[in-house]
Amino acid sequence: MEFDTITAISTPMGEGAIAIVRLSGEQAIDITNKIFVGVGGKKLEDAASHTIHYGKIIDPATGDVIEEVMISVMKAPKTFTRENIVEINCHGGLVSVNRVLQLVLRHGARLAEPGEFTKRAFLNGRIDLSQAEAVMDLIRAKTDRAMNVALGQMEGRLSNLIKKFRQEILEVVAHVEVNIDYPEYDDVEEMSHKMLSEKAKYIRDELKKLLQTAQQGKILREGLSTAIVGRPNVGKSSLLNSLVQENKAIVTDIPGTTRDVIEEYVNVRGVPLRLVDTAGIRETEDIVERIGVERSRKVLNEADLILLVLNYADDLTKEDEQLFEAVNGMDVIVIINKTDLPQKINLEKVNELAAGHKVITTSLLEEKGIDDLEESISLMYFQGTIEASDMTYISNSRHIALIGQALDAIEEVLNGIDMGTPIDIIQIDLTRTWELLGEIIGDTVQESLINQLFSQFCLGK
Ligand SMILES: Nc1nc2c(ncn2[C@@H]2O[C@H](COP(=O)(O)OP(=O)(O)OP(=O)(O)O)[C@@H](O)[C@H]2O)c(=O)[nH]1
Ligand SMILES: [Mg+2]
Repeated sequence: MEFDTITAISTPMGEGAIAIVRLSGEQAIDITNKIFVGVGGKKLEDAASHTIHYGKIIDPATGDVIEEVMISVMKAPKTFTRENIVEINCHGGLVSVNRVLQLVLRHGARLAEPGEFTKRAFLNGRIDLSQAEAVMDLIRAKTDRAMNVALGQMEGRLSNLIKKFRQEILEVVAHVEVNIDYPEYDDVEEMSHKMLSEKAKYIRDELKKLLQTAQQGKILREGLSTAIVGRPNVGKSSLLNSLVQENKAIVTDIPGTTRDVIEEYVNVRGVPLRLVDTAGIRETEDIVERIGVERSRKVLNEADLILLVLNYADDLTKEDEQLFEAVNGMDVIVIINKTDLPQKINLEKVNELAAGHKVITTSLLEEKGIDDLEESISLMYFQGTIEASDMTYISNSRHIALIGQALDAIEEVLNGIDMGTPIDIIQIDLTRTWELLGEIIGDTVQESLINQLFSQFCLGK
């Protein structure tokens, strides 16, 4: 495919040591050549691929020197987009990089849309859709583990698995076709059924396995949304501060200190938490606090994990019991804090209310119990399996939805076999499974979806 030449500033907006204007397309080198004067009058056209060149950017209209630059020249097809790519390394000021960009635009390049470089890599067949999506995950990864998952996907780990499944489905489809075309061979029909049912079961089991990695994959990618809830003054903000190892939230002995929801990312033994401190939940007349309490309730409903904090040095109250009711059915860790103070809480009653949830005691004042908590969180979601770096995780909601649909379709195939449905009808569901899996790697996907996906990328990527 042949496209126009695009350009964008590929580094973050702001001051830095270097800023990069990137061009991709047939004309990338020619356009840059028009505004570049290399040392000793060197021309970029003659440059070997994958070389870097020092010189000046000059406005040909005025002869003014715009910038002093280093230019990388990468010639098609061995580049990120499979097109000619030029990267102009400028001094990292906003003005300088913008001036170079303007000049490049004036000489024939078009401003790229967000993600358009990666989109070209996809459209030119260098990477498939799931690999392109991994590029975005890589940029956004917040922990080493999330990064490794993204890297694996970018290298094609998920794609290869999906391609393998599709190939196997295709083989069965071919076999079934023969059966439909030559119905006079009875044994072919029998064989088809047997082969079909074996393969369908195998694919179903594999898809199920893959779906099971989704929860972990999603946590690694988006972070585990974790809400700290509890009555006022039990130590919720102190808990947030301990986990992030910084004084992010205001802590005072006045009940009702936290009025708004405070959010922080923390890395707990490789599990990224999106930790949310909330206003202590209680009935209150104070209007600001009441808004805070309302927000707490909302956060509570949207969380993946609840850290329910109780006060060791106080009796359980009706509010505590209501909180237990509110988190019924969710993932909960109960934390009994302030164990440095004399006990007043009824532990039996806590265990009863906790109904099987993990209960941990802490003294945040004396920095005790945080290790236990971290251990529990890590065990709760990863049981140590996270270490298996050769695992193929699915983490992207689009992939999860498609694999779910493919699983439904293959279940239909199996139902059809059980019910003795004619094989040409069964084949429809089989083909559908193949198509749904194809959407993951972008083989059977609509253009509008592709545009929407890439628009979520950063500019210049
Ligand atoms: N003795 C003792 N005091 C603690 C402990 N943890 C926190 N505190 C104190 O309890 C008070 C309340 O702590 P916060 O972290 O502000 O409590 P909170 O749950 O966020 O309170 P609100 O924001 O008002 O809902 C502060 O004075 C803390 O220093 C602990 O383990 N032992
Ligand atoms: Mg607080």
